[in-house]
Amino acid sequence: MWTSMGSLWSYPSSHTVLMLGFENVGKTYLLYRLVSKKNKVLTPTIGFNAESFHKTTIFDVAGGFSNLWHTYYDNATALIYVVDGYDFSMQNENKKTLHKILKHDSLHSVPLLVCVNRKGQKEPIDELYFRAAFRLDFIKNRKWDIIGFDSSDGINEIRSWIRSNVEC
Ligand SMILES: Nc1nc2c(ncn2[C@@H]2O[C@H](COP(=O)(O)OP(=O)(O)OP(=O)(O)O)[C@@H](O)[C@H]2O)c(=O)[nH]1
Ligand SMILES: [Mg+2]
Repeated sequence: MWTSMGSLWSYPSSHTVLMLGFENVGKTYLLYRLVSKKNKVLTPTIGFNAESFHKTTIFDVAGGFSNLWHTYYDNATALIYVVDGYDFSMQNENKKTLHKILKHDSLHSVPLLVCVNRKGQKEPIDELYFRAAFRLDFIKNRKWDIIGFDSSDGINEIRSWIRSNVEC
């Protein structure tokens, strides 16, 4: 069920991380790892999932409803954009979608973290490839970073990023 914006923003935390990305890229998988709820059964998200992390609330919004993502932009303190590190079929669409999101006034200057899901592959991500593919070096009006993750690798790094970029 969709939750109305009124109740969305009545979550107790004053810090809000918005987690976006296409369907099946592993947003909910990442969310539950960040808050150590590893054994939850995952089904495609309808609406959003919200979890508290330290002083922050992380909202993971359904990839299948990207036309409604903009309704979550107000009050976001930071943006996490999740991509599948091994599905290159949507690369161009993904880049365009990310830059369209970043143009939105409500997200002006909020820090961006691109999280690349290794989906069980052992090799580290090719950071330079993703920087170029997402044209991250052209982003000048905000702090941005990129972190690859898997079931355990990268999770602590993402937690630290949230603590230092959101709860400051
Ligand atoms: N082994 C492994 N499986 C993963 C990983 N990330 C995602 N998955 C699996 O991929 C599927 C999709 O992950 P979700 O987290 O539900 O994807 P999502 O981005 O939330 O998708 P929507 O809710 O539709 O937007 C699930 O079955 C996960 O278990 C990963 O890093 N490793
Ligand atoms: Mg999901």
